[in-house]
Amino acid sequence: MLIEELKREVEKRLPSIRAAHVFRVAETATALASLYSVDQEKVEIAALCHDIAKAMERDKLRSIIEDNGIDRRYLSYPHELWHAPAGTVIAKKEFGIADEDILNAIMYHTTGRRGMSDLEKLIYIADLIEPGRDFPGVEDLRLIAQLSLDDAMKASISHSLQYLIAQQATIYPDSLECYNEHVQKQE
Ligand code: DGI
Ligand code: FE
Ligand code: FE
Repeated sequence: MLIEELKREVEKRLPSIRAAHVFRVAETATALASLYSVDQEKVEIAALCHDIAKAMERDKLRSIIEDNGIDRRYLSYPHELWHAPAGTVIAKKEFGIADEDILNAIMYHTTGRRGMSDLEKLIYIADLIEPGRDFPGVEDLRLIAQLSLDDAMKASISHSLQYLIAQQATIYPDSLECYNEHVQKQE
């Protein structure tokens, strides 16, 4: 599916505020892609698809996960996580996207994981720092993102976990493994 067609799918499937977020993530991610020599087209496709399932009903997301061989652990964790793996299924089955790196970038954009590719990190970071985000510390994350993809991923996953822990939210194990990997790397 062409980029222009994907943009129309985003507009069709998401409310305008969410679609605007997706387009800002695509702009942020493609800018970072040139900095870190990641394939521009893959980055743009992954960014446009990352929240494609965000507006689906909870029951629909649950059945997509159940019916497509997705890790069932997601279903014991908060439903806010489900749109990421469900988006992977839509990208693959409805948009015909077969590139594993793009599919993984969609799958892990919410939780992160151990062993992320540069494309996966880039989408995770762009989702957090796109210009519409406004939270204490976002300016620091934007600066770090200009300097090092690994430092930015470390700072981003740390920020996300601190935010979740402050709310006493349950933490998906992949997020903890991602965090541990990034703090171990720099010891
Ligand atoms: O879809 P977005 O709003 O652009 O951003 P996202 O996909 O990164 O996050 C969606 C929601 O999921 C957000 O409210 C934070 C939450 N979240 C991310 N990781 C975890 C999580 N919630 C829980 N409980 N546990 C996690 O590990
Ligand atoms: Fe998301
Ligand atoms: Fe997003």
